[in-house]
Amino acid sequence: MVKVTVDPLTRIEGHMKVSAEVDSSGLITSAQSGGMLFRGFERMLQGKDPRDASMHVARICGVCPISHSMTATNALDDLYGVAESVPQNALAVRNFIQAANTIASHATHIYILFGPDLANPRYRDVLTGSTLSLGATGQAVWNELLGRFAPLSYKLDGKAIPVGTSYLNAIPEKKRLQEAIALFGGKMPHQAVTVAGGVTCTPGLGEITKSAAIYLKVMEFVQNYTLGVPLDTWILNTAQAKSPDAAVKFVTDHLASLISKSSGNDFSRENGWKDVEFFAAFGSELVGEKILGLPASLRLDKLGGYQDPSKISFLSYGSFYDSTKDGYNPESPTGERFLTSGVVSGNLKFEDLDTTKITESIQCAFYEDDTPSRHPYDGTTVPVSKAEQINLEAGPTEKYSWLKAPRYNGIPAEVGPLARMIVAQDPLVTGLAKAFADNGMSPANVYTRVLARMQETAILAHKIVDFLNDIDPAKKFAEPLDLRAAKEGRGMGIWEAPRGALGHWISTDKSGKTKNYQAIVPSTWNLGPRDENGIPSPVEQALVGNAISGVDNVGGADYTNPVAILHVGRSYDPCVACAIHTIDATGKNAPRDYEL
Ligand code: NFE
Repeated sequence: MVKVTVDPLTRIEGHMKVSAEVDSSGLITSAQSGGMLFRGFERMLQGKDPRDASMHVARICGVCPISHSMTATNALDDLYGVAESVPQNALAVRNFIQAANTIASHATHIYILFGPDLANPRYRDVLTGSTLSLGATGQAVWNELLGRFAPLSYKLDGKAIPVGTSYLNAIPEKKRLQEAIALFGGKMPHQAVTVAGGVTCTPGLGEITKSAAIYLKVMEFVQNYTLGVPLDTWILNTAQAKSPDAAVKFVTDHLASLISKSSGNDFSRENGWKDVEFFAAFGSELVGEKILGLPASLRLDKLGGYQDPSKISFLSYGSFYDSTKDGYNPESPTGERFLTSGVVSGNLKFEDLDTTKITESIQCAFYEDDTPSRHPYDGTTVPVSKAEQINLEAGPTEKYSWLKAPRYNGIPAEVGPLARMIVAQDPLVTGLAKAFADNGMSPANVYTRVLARMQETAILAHKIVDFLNDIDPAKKFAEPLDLRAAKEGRGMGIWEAPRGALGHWISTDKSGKTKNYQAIVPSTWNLGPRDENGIPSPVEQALVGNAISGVDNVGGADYTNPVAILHVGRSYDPCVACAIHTIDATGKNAPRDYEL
């Protein structure tokens, strides 16, 4: 057995450690995911005016600050009992800034964080080496991978590689989207307009027109780089297809027609192979292997799957209010939001969301409590009291992470774009997931996670125009609050951040100050440690069974370049800054024998 540790896992947000035990055939047999960052938010809010929460929590993370302030705002809407009367206009503004942030965040992941994984020298060795005899096709695929995804600092054999065109050109689009958010939010990151009862901005035609102009520029990028068919056509035939089979057929037919005019090896953008098409073709059984003729060892759908469907589910709290009318239900019942809430089992069975089934376990996390697991309304965040209890090398039955372990009905849940698309039954993604499941494979894997993120980006790029249209400067944007409603009260905010289900739970004391605040964030769901029943988190399960150096360890396992850990870890788009909230243990609230 060899132990391979990646610490820190780079091109993610925050400080994450992944260790894997690898057997003599180069397969991962067990994995541990640890959040190694210690910071404080939840207890920071105790004793404060609840209305401060939405401003404070935005600072949890600079990547998804909209989602944190939005989720806190949802919790405050619930706490003050005003969710049902939030004006339609405010819901549309909230939807718009969230959609823009999610598109920008997904673009960051696809192009800046995950994309460069495909320029790993491992692919060069396999595609252009002699072992698999890929010849000109292998060389052409490798050239495209580098030409699109090589990051600025990429060096190969001491030689600087030109920056990938997709990588480089995605950056200004991110900036543009941030500008659109700032038009409504005052600034970005950490917009300052979502408050209980509505929003504080009153955008006029000027802001709406400027946002529309920014949108058109972003769409130029989409058509030039990412998608080979008009966005409307793509959505009509995938997200709005009559059935999952029809959506998958549209994509495979489209790729087959590209292949037939590629005379073997022309995978260029000019020939119609935009990034979505290129990624969809590369590394999948459905396309890469069956149509393009690439070897099975290159398949990304073989990496990052779950082996036991009874130990995993897919969870979404539902996102984007119906902004054509006033008010929303803070419980997010099935079908109310544009991307619906729900829970889908590892065997792809849907059930309605029931938030009373959510718990967080501290069994393997550096916290103490008299019970290992609690619902977030009763959650505690008390770091262990002795420095020696923080053993960063601890094994899987001990405490080994600053992340807690969220569970739904006792089962770990994957959250994020793939879970959202499966729960919302997007025809293309559910069609692919079902095809994998029907072939005895996991519906979730590196391939479906990244493709779902691309598909959700297309869906939101299409939908965001409706949110903009729903804003009517002539109507009101907020409802007044009755502050008395917050005494000895409680509120729940459930929402979807780019990386998945985000929940905030607040309760107040009899003076109306915040008594308890708990945030369970997407990366905690995906990347937490084991729970009191020893069940590993989604990423810990998804690493098991993979060839450590990816591509089936062709040419032998390479422990110095553990592609499987990099690909699988990054496929969740981790953000450890979001995932850990505890306190600066100065001794004020709970004496500790260590200082931070
Ligand atoms: Ni820091 Fe976040 C998102 C949230 S991740 S990026 O998306 O909430 O866990």
